[in-house]
Amino acid sequence: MWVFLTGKIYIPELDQLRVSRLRSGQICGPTLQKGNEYAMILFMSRYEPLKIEAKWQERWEKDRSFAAEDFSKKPKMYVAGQFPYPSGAGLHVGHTKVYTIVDAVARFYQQNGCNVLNPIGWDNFGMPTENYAIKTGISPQEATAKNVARFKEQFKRLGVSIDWGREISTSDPEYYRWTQWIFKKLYERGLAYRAENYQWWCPVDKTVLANEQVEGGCCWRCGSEVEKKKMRQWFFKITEYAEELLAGLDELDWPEGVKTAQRNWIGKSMGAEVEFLIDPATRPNGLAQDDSIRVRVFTTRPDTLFGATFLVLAPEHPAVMKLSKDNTRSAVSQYCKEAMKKTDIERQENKEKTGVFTGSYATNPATNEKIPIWVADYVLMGYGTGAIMAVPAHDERDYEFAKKFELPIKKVVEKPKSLTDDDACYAGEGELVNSGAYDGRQSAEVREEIIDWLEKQKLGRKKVTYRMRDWLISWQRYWGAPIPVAYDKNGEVHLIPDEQLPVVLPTIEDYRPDDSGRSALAKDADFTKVMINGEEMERETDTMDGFACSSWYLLRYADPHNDQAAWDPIKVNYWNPVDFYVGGEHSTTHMLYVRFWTMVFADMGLTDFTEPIKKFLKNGQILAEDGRKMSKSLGNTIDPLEVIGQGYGADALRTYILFMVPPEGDAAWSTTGLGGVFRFLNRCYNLAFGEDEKVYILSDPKTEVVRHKTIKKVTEDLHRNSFNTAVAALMEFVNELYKKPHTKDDLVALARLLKPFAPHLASEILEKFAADDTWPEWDEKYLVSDMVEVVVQVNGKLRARVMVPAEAAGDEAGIEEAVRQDEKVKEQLENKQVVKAVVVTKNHLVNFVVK
Ligand code: ANZ
Repeated sequence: MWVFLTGKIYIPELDQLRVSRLRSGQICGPTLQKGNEYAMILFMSRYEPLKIEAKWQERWEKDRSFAAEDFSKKPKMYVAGQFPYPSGAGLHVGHTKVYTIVDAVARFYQQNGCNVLNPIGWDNFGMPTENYAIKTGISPQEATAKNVARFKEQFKRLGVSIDWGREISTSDPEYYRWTQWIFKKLYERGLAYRAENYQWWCPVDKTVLANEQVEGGCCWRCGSEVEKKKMRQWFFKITEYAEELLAGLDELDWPEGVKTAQRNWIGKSMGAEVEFLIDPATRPNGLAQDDSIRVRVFTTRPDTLFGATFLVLAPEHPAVMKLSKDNTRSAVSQYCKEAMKKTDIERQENKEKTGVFTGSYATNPATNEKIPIWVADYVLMGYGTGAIMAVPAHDERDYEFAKKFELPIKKVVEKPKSLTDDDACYAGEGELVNSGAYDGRQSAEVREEIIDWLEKQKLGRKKVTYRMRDWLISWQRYWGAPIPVAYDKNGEVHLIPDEQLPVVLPTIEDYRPDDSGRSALAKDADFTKVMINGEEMERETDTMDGFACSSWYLLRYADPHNDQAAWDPIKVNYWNPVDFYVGGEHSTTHMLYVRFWTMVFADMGLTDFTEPIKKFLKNGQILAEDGRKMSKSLGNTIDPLEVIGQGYGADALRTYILFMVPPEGDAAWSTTGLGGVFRFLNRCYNLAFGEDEKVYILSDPKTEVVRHKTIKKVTEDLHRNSFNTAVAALMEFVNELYKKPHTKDDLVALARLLKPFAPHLASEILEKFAADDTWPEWDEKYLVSDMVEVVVQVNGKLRARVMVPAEAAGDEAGIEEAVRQDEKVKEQLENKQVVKAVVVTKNHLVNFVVK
């Protein structure tokens, strides 16, 4: 076979041609310069991956080789990659990294006698497909079918060991029917609700966004700046599980970075709520003169109560306008309008503080002093109570604010003497001052006491606060699972009855969303009208966030064809939780949502476990050859089918991807690197099939040592997902085999070890030697560090070479004893009578004289 390479001239396997000193420019005819563009035709190889791969892929498909058995005596192993979104662009090599890692692990456990489940599905709902439909008029259903077909072809050509009998698609009504059913269950448990408030709105995508989907004030999908819009939306009450979501993290074998991201996202704070009464003398006109007007704040530092010299409300706080007086109202309202245009991120940036005085005062319950009530955008409505007690002496933001507006600053915590820096604001712990009866006590010590005192006064209580918000799941877009809800004449919510599920997404003409805040479904009268129990109702036209469908697909793989239930708990409890999960993204979205739903399912008695994923590997990215991110818009993506088709084959692609860097790392694609791996596989091929192969009957004991060392290394590396070092060990092993005589055993071990990386070539080699793919074992005796080779003769003829630990080789008895343990020597001496053993210690030789 000719190997063609585009791009640079590259000379992969010169020893193949037995031309050892060929330099570029000397190959076949025209002068080829190293680095020439589009130079081709490099060498002849008998290793033809495309042929081998087609043969094995066909066989695997025909034999359904990777069908996972529900229930088995073998230990189960469930591996999966975050399922792909089938875009029109197809997979690029970067995407294949996830599935290559998963496949290496799947095959490793298959070879180790496990019942492996390695499934795939398609996360079809989402914006790009809908936008494509809007642009081209091709329906999302049709576009999706085409994209899935392409993805499937790509997966198959990679030779991954997927159980195709379990393929699922989130846009299949038979799938989202159960997503809708789960929605109903959440609603019945009070975990799905509708509420009106300010939401992030993407003016380009014309839909709301969850907090998790706003990145740096911009839409995570299209990057445009988001705005706030008051809307009625559906939410899932993930906050109810905040504590459980936090606690579960400790047990998970997940990257620390992902766990920390979730902890920070959940953002637990222990503190207190304190109520401040509004000073009657300063109440604006028209406000009732009773005690119930209070401002509730959340603080993590109740010990600094004596130092609270003013209150600050978020601009969205419902009391803001009530507390404003005639002479402050227009300034306050103007300020709030401006502030609401900013994103939370901008508001928290370290810029000069802004704010406005309401004109009202509250009473500090500790000092009975009148303190002014301000409005400022550094206080966020979405956290705590949306109001704070400002302690400028001990909080940096409050300090900047007090400086700017010349508000009083009162020190109540003494900085320890050992701290020499003289910051005006001290945020740490220390001895209390100016704090009445608490003077002289340690700040951390008195927190509880102050909370108790507030509680007695009915002015406060202990409070745990979480930063995480409820999960917003309404989308005003067409291409998603319809929310299974309708409204009666009074606007009351009714769930669509189970017999009317799925609520099928109708095919419509015009998918465009508009500024009405409703999806394109609103324009379809046939869809919007529904009869429930004889009453005509109006359907909800929002669809569900795509993350809803992906929050339970790992359970559906265990029972993908069930048309009576979302899953059979017996099957799910057998396969799940997932043992090994790989993916690159979604630390605080998908990876959190899937945990939340699993906890709910466990509470509903639908599963036996509360955590869906035992081990998670966050894979790094493959960057383009130029070091930039691979992306269609930059035009620097590489299609795996192209790489395979150029003659490298899937085995080289897979092995190269795993060899580039540790799986968690990022690395740039390199055609030269790929060529190096191809050369390695070519060498493996030549060892097994080369014309001048030398397979010896009697092995070289030094090779045996290398073999056992390699088995141990590759096994241990695969147990810790160190794929790159495992490939390196195999490369060294092959180098040894080239140098030394080797046996069938060596080649069989090589092929077995190679199979997780290059399954087609490995299968081809194993077929030749009529061996199965059982994972090889190593024998520790070969691995003792200092070994000497002892030549064993029987009646003067060389019969074996045995590696013996150096310390045993020091005396005659030791050597004889050691070589007698060897299997080959035992075979030679079987049924024979040893007359004597002549041991030449110096020469490391034993001659058995037998009868
Ligand atoms: C008084 C105080 C004194 C505070 C002090 C801190 C230090 P974490 O730890 O992140 O939970 N805060 C409360 N609600 C807020 C909101 N909606 N927007 C902005 N800031 C808010 O932070 C809790 C602290 O952040 C609270 O404790 C409050 O300021 C502020 F020496 O209260 B503190």
